[in-house]
Amino acid sequence: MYLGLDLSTQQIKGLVVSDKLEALAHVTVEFDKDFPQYKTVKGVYSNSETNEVQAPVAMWLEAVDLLFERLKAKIDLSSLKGVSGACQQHGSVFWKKGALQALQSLDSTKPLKQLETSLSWDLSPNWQDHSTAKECDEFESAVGGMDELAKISGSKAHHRFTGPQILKLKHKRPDLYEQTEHISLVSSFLASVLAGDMMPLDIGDVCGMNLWDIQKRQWNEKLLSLLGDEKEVIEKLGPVSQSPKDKNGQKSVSSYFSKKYGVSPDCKVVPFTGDNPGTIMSLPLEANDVIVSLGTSTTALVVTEKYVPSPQYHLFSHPAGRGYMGMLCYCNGALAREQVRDEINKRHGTPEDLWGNFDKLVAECKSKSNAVLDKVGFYFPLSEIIPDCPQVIQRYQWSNGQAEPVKSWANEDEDALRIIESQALSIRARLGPMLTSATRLPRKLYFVGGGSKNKAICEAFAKVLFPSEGAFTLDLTDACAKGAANLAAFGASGTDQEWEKYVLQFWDEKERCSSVHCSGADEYGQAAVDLFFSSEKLLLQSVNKV
Ligand code: XUL
Repeated sequence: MYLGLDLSTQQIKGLVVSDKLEALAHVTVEFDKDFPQYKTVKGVYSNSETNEVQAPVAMWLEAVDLLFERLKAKIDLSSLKGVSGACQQHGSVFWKKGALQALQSLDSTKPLKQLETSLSWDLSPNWQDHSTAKECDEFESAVGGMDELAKISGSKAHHRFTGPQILKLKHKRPDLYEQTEHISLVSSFLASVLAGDMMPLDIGDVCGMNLWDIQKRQWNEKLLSLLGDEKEVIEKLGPVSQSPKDKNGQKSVSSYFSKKYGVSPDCKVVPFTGDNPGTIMSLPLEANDVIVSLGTSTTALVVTEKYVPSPQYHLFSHPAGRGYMGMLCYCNGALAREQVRDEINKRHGTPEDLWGNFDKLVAECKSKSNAVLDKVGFYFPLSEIIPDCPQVIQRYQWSNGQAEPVKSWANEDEDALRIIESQALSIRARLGPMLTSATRLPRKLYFVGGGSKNKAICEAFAKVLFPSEGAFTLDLTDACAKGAANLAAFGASGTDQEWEKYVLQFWDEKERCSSVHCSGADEYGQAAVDLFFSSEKLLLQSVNKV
């Protein structure tokens, strides 16, 4: 058996799978509910004055014990061969001098909270933190700007990224930084607790720090030196495991877990990764495969062999495969679509199924619209990240190569189709350069999240993204824990197969996925992408962003 752990913002989950990667047992610990004494709200402390968002590390330690108690009550852990994890990205844990010794001599008669005294800071900055504007400027200046930083580290500087967060601690609490012997990511922190030893960072999650040169697969000196003496900083961060199969990166589970919870002493701890890399590892994705999450925000994850960095999105090394993972995060997703839906319902009357009118109109407008796109709308009720743009709703009507901004379309109902086209074209335009297929189109496309329950929306998205081997919907509720369990099995089983093949042999697409209709011709070719980019340029000019 193998165990996958997912330490996310509001809970920690554990999923035990068989050696055929079938789920056997699943447990969850919810921070607010199971540990009310910490008084967290949705797992964190938020300070609206300082924009800081942090989580108490001791709560996580208590949660790990409770999770194992619950697991032990459900399943015999003596045949566990490997454990790995997929944890919230960017967060860090600061260990005091002597922490290694404390990890190595964990006392199984006491709770894990015994490690609390080994922390130099009792809190961990959370990915929702927005307090490092000054430090982000320092990061970008150090290498010559945001484009350059994105080229090196896969992302421009972001408030939540670990490098700027560490620099902030150094600025704000030099005393704590001075006391710090070791800095873990949330992923390597949890792995270290399991191993009773300092575990390395993994090659995927290390890319969420703004410190790692992704292509050179090593730390960037200029960025490291922002944090102090380069050699000392490297020591604080410890090694980076380049592959989950690398035996030097794996350690045996701590006797704490064998004695207390009956975990096999031979169980291997395989370096843990981040939750987004974990998601792509929950199914057998190959290069050019894409997951689109249609939630409150829209996220697109792509497995790619090509390193095409941009300040608009993120690139990470694939934790187990050869290439990279691209991640596009949009602010405007479901909320923007719901606004259009509500306007339509105001005109036509609200049906019992709120999406009834919208869905019908998407299909009707599509069947009437020209193969060549002549209308591009931008629907940003919230300020947007891709592209960097304040709140705006803008429509462009194109004719003879000229765009005219219009207040509404001649047929106002066309907003239903235009918002989907625009959201999907933005993804297609950005993914294109990362895809290595001859057509620059995705291979397989998977829809997940709330919006994936809407057939008309998925079909309209699929029409724009036009995958060559099908579009599907699937339930990815426990994707991170599943990805982590797959990673544990891949790393600890000693398989000589490559990642994709290893996971594919245990995957039943028919059982897990439903097909989304997507056939005919590719109607949104390069001309549509060009028109989209020209419209976006006009939009950014109109809001003074270029
Ligand atoms: C990714 C990010 C979030 C967290 C959520 O960059 O900040 O997705 O990983 O846990």
